Amino acid sequence: MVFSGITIFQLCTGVCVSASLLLSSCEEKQDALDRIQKAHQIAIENCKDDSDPQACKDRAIERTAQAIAEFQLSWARTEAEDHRSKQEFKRSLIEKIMEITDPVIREILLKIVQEEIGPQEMSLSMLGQATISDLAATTDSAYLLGSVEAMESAGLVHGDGRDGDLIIDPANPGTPIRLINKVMNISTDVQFELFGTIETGIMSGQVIVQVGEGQTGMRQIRVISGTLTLDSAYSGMEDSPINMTVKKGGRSSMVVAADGHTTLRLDLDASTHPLSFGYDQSPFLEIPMIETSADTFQINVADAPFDYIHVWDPWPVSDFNKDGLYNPSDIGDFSVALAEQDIRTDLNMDGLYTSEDLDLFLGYHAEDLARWQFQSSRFIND
Ligand SMILES: [Ca+2]
Ligand SMILES: [Ca+2]
Repeated sequence: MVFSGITIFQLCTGVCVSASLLLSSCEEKQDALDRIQKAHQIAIENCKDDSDPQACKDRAIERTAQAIAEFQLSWARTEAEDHRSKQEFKRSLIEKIMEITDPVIREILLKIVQEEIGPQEMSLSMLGQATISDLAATTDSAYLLGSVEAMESAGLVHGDGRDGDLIIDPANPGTPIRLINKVMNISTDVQFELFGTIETGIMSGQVIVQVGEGQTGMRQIRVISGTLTLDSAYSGMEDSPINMTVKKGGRSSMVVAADGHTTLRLDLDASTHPLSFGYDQSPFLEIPMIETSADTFQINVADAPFDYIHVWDPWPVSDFNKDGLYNPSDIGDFSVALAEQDIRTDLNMDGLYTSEDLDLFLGYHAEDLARWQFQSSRFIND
């Protein structure tokens, strides 16, 4: 099945909202359409492992086209009304989306519209603590007699158990430092404003880390594995908590400065939620903390812009070779895949593999490259 004329790529022209509102709403509409496209890219990515990738792709295109059509219709109906504020417009838009009969499309669009609130309109507070302590003694035979993988996920072993256990201290290269597995318990109240309503939740979990034996003060801590749960009553998630797992071999890290200022970066997999189709499955959280005493960290972010707790929402297709880097290799690999008619490369969903798809890719890639460079070079915990 081939769809043509999907309007997701059309830029807004003219005024997008009822005349009583002058607006950036045009951009917001485009942002929502971009989110639908991101969800589509994830769906197509998952299709490459399907037994019938082409049929899977066709189904994804059909669902995306339906989501776009329903969104455009809901937007147009809302536009036809008179609204005094952007908040009122959004509430009305959500009411229209709630009337959509297909539950999957409805939930996707609800999530997309709610996430579409940008950093400028959303502030966030966090108040909590992270404490590093020794791992509890494990007597559970499921782990002790389990596979290396099971033991690893319980934080009992790591790597190959040899070279990875030691690092060299630059200040004292003759004496290697032994790395010890420990557990970091994180618990923080989270509060954010959405549609003028204060939403609250608790983000908590355990992260397995490796620390240098006897080290305090300025140091780096390896982040090995772990799980965080955002237990939020946020209505768009149907009261279902979001579970986030630290990616093995991802970009997670923890750096403690001499003054105790600490950056915890977590490269997470959040794909297990039933509505994960509708949101970023790979959030990258940066949580600022301060070490107040050895291995005890305070998380105290008061009314900061949402971007402070940074969730990067890249185009799934941009890092085409999935190595966590955004560089010319992705463009080269995308070009090769496009020539081979790889289903992931038909970005405008017209069933053809042409320079139009390459142009779209170059745009997505450039956007994420800029964001990636910004993120890599920034971060001060103050
Ligand atoms: Ca890459
Ligand atoms: Ca195409």
